[in-house]
Order: sequence, then C-alpha cells, then structure tokens
Amino acid sequence: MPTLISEAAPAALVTELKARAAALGFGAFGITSAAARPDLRDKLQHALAEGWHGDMEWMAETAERRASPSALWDGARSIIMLGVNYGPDSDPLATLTRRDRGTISVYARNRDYHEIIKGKLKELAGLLSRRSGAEVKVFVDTAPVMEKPLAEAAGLGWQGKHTVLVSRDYGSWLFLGAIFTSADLPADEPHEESCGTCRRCLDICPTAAFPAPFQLDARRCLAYLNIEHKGPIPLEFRAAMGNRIYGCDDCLAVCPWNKFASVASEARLQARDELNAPALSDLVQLDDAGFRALFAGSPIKRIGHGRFLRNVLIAIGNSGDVGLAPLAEARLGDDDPLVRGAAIWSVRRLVPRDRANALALDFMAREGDITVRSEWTAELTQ
Ligand code: B12
Ligand code: SF4
Ligand code: SF4
Repeated sequence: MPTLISEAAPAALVTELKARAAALGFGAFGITSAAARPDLRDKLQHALAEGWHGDMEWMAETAERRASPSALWDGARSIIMLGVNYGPDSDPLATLTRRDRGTISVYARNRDYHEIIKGKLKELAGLLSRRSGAEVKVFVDTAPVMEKPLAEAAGLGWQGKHTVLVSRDYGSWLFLGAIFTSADLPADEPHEESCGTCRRCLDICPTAAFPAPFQLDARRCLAYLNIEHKGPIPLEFRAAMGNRIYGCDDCLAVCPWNKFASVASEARLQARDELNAPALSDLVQLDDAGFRALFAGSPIKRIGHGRFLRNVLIAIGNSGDVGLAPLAEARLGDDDPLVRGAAIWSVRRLVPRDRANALALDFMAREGDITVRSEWTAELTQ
C-alpha cells in the first residue's frame, strides 16, 4: 500500500528534503515515479543479449529486478535520485603521457564513495521516514538499480552518448545514489537529452567501446577490463590501456559540459597527492601489506593486490622505460599466475627479443613447474 501523505504535505516535505540534501552535500536532487521507465526492460535485455556485460554475470542474474524498481521492491512508489559532485581539480588526462607514472581514474583518487554516500542517503531517508511515516530503502551503485536512467527521469541530467549521466551543473562528474520510498511524492520532469551533434566521447575512446551512441560494450571498456575483469587483460587491449592502472576517464573528461563543473567540495573525494601520478616503480614493488596500507579506505583495495599488479605491469610494459624492466623481471616468479603472465608480457615489451628468450630459457630451467613453462611458451609464441 502506498503511504498516503496529505495533499498539502508533499511540497513542504520536498522543500525540507531538498534543503537537508544540499546541507549533506548532494548537489543534485530530483524525484521520479517508480514506474517512470518501462523502456528499461527491453534496453537492458538488448544489452545482455549482445553480451556487453562480459563476465559481470550479476547483471544478467538480477536483470528482472534491475530493469524495474517495482520488481526490486513492490512497495516502491517514488524514487529520490541524488548526485554528489566529484569534479577533479586538474585535467584528469594530463598524466596519460607520463609513461613512468600510473593514471588512476578521478573517482578512485581518495576514499570509496560508496561509504560516504550511503551514510548521507541514510540520513536523508531517515528524515523522510520520520516526517511521513513512509518506508524507505537506500541504494548506491551495488544494488540492482539502473541509476543513470532513473536519474535522467528525475531530471538530474541525461545519459550522454558515453552512457554516463551528464549534468548541466557538474558535467560528467556526478556520483549517483537513490532513495526508494513507499511515499507518493510529486515527480520532477525528466531531463532532455542535450548532446546534440557532439561526439567527442565516442571519438576519444582508446578501445572503440561504443557500438553506437548511447550504448557501451563493457567488454571493450578499460574501466571494465582493469577493474571488474578478473583474468588476464586480453592482448588486443593491453597497448591501448597505456598507463591507466585503475578505471578510465577519457570519455568523461572530454565532455564539453564539464566547463560548468566545479571541484568536489567533499574533502574525502578530492585527490590524495600520492594518487595523482604515482610512480610505477613504487607501485610494482608493493607487497600485499603495502598495497592494503596505501589503499585503505579506497575503492582500489577491492580489486586486490594481484589484479592491481597485473595493471601496473601492463603499464610498465607500455612505458617504453627500459629502466623499469628489472622491476618487471622481479615479478616473473610471482606466486599469482595473473601477475606472472603480465610480467612476461611487460618484460617482452621492454627488453630485446634475445634477452627475453634468454630469460625464458633460464626461467624454465630453474622452474620445473609445467604451468610456468606453458605460460612462457604461450606468451613467447604470441
Ligand atoms: C555495470 C557498471 C559499469 C560497467 C558498465 C558500464 C555501463 N555503461 O553500463 C563498467 C565497469 C564498464 C563501468 C564503468 C564506469 N562506471 Co560504472 N556502473 C555500473 C553500474 C553498477 C550498473 C550500470 C548498468 O546498469 N549498466 C547496464 C547498462 C545496460 O545500462 P545503461 O548504461 O544505462 O544502458 C543503457 C544503454 O545500454 C541503452 N541501450 C540499450 N540498448 C539500446 C538500444 C538503443 C537503440 C539505444 C538508443 C540505447 C540502448 O539503454 C540503457 C538504459 O538507458 C552503475 C551503478 C548502478 N547501479 O546503476 C555504475 C555507474 C554507472 N558507474 C559509474 C562510473 C562513475 C563509472 C566510470 C566513470 C568509472 C571509471 N572512471 O572508471 C566508468 C564509465 C564508463 C562508461 N563510459 O560508462 C557511475 C556513473 C555516474 C554517472 N554520472 O552516470 C555509476 C552510476 C555508479 C554511481 N553510483 O555513481 N560501470
Ligand atoms: S571509460 Fe575509457 S575505455 Fe571505457 S568507454 Fe570511456 S573512454 Fe572508452
Ligand atoms: S562528450 Fe559530447 S556526446 Fe559525449 S556525453 Fe558529452 S556532450 Fe554528449
């Protein structure tokens, strides 16, 4: 049963919620109906049928609930969509040419936004619940909720051709969160699509990850490959990865609407100095404890030491810096096959072929392990 609020109450309640949201640091606020986007089922099905989700199987497993807020929670009537500005204080693409450094995407240069936003959402939802008696549930990122189209329906912005929500006030730099409620609240107008003839994001993508405007094949997206994907980075994408060791911001950073963006006001979302352009030589030498310490409270910790080293070694292989080769060689005997494979590729990119072959022979002579042998053989015959 929807929670009934008197005719006069919603406007005052919404005004109070907006003021509280702003005080909590939400720069964007909008309301939509839980039934606002019946088109999402077909669109999600299309994306899944094309296989664009790669090995993010949770996307297919939760498709029914993801496509429809009412299937996720049949008590939901209205959805409050919220945005937190995480605008960078410098050009996020500037480090791409510093080949001995790593580029970490803007969203991961400090604390994990999930924790920060969830707390704020709970506080706002608590206010709504106290004032209206309505039921509330809060979501940020990890639940089966299609946050971008719902935010578009709530008027926060529109899904750009790169598929991310673009805001007239914050450009592409907006984290999203949602409050589902049993209250019937007055809905805002959906935002109109405002990309026009621009196609900057499509053209800059280093891996041609957009099959068409407004559609993304995650299997080709570096943010998928270097964060979500657990196995070796497919050969096809290793050179294109450059020094992007966590995520990718190219399509976001070139959006002309960023000219209205401002720097994140939440201090925990502003870049930590040591994560702006970290030296690959330092990162590749981190042991597990060092990795955990450096990335405590950061989303990067979530991918684990092995996947992180995989990314750093690919970046080293792309650096053209022969001085880094010994550090990559030091990872050839790593316990983790994912790391060993990336190290072989990296070394082969940096040292002359005869040196790589000598290393391989030497390694095989020392290591009787059949797995290690076949890894080298596989890498050397590519
Ligand atoms: C899975 C996921 C990813 C995947 C897939 C991305 C994607 N585009 O779906 C990967 C790992 C690649 C990824 C990357 C990033 N992500 Co992400 N991701 C998500 C997550 C968890 C789910 C998104 C989802 O439902 N995807 C499924 C697809 C099908 O949905 P969709 O993109 O809306 O799909 C549309 C199109 O496919 C289209 N469509 C389908 N068929 C057809 C056919 C036609 C003809 C047309 C016209 C359209 C069309 O319609 C769909 C609905 O609108 C959300 C959080 C959430 N719960 O929503 C965060 C989220 C989208 N990610 C976010 C961020 C910040 C990023 C990165 C910027 C991180 C980084 N710097 O590395 C990159 C951006 C890459 C990019 N260009 O999208 C933010 C985006 C904030 C915003 N302003 O929009 C979110 C909302 C998290 C959050 N709470 O803030 N992400
Ligand atoms: S995040 Fe990078 S790889 Fe992914 S679509 Fe955007 S530009 Fe392409
Ligand atoms: S770069 Fe251009 S096409 Fe891409 S989202 Fe921004 S305005 Fe739209």
